[in-house]
Amino acid sequence: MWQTQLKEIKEGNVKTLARTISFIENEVKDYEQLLESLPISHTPVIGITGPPGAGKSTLVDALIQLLVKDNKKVAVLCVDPSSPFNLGALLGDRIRMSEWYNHPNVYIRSLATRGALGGLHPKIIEISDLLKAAPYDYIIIETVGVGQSEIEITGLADVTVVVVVPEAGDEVQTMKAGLMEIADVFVVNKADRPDADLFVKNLRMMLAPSFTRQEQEVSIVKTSASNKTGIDQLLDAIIKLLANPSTNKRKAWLLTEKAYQLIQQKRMKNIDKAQLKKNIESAGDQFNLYHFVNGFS
Ligand SMILES: Nc1nc2c(ncn2[C@@H]2O[C@H](COP(=O)(O)OP(=O)(O)O)[C@@H](O)[C@H]2O)c(=O)[nH]1
Ligand SMILES: [Mg+2]
Repeated sequence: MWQTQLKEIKEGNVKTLARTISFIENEVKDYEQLLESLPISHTPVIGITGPPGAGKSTLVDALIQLLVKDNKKVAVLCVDPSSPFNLGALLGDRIRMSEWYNHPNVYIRSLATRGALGGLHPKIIEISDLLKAAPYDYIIIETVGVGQSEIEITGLADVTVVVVVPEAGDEVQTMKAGLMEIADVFVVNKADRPDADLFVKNLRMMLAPSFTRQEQEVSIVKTSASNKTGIDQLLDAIIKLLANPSTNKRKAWLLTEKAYQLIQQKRMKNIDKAQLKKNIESAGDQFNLYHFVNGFS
C-alpha cells in the first residue's frame, strides 16, 4: 500500500518525502508497514553532536557547501531547537540558510520536539531510515550533545562527529564522559580563538586509546566553521572513516543499539506517567511499589 510513495521517494520526489516523514511523525495508520517495506540502504549517516553554541550548524552549513560543490546530494535532519536550520531562528540565519532550503540537491528537515524518554526525537531512527530510501549521498544529523541523546546518536550514525570549542585548558578534563566515548572524530571548532592548540594537545592526551572503546586513535580536526577553514580535512576524515572496514564491524553494534531503542519505545508505549501517578495516589498507604511494578512485566 505504500508502494507508490516509496517509488516516488526513491525517484527523488521531495514533496512525497516530506509528507511521508510527517506520516511517520504522526504515526498514521499502517506507518509500521511502510517502515517494514523500506529497502535496505547504506546511505552513510553522519552524526554531528556537541554542546549548544559549539558551531555545529555552522559546520553543517560548511559541509553542505563542500558536498554540493562536489555534486553530492545531502539530507539534513536537525534536532536542535536553537539551530538556524529551524525556521524559528533569527532572520539573519534564515537568509544564510535559505540558500540550502531551496537548493535542489539539499533537503533539510527540523525535528523540534524531544522524545518521551528524554532523548533525541521519538521518531528519529525511523525518519533517518526513510531518508535512506531517497536518493541522497549523505545524511547529516545535527543534535545537541546533552544528556541521553549522545548515546542515541551513536546508534544512528555511521560516523559520529563531536564538536567542542577551546576553553580554559582544564575544560577538557571535565568534558562529559559521554561525549568522549561516542566520538569517531573530534572537531575543535572556533580554532580562530586563542588556546586552540593547547586544547587540541590536552584533548589528544585525554583520548589515548585506552580511554575509549575505539581500537584506533580518534581523529582530531581543527576547524573554524565561520571562516570555513579545516572543513576539507573534516570531510576527508569522515569519508575515510566511512570507507574504513573497521566501521563495518560497528554495523551489528549500531543495529543492536537501534533495535534496543525501538523495543524500549514499543514496550513503554502504553505507559502513561500521569496514569501511573493516579493509580499510586488512589492506592494510598496500601501502595506496594514492587507488586505494582511486577504487574507490568
Ligand atoms: N569565532 C568563531 N565563531 C564561530 C565559529 N563557528 C561558529 N561560530 C559562532 O558560534 C555561534 C554558534 O554557532 P552555531 O553553529 O549556531 O552552534 P550550534 O549551537 O552548535 O549549532 C554562532 O554565533 C556562530 O557564528 C568559529 O569557527 N569561530
Ligand atoms: Mg545548531
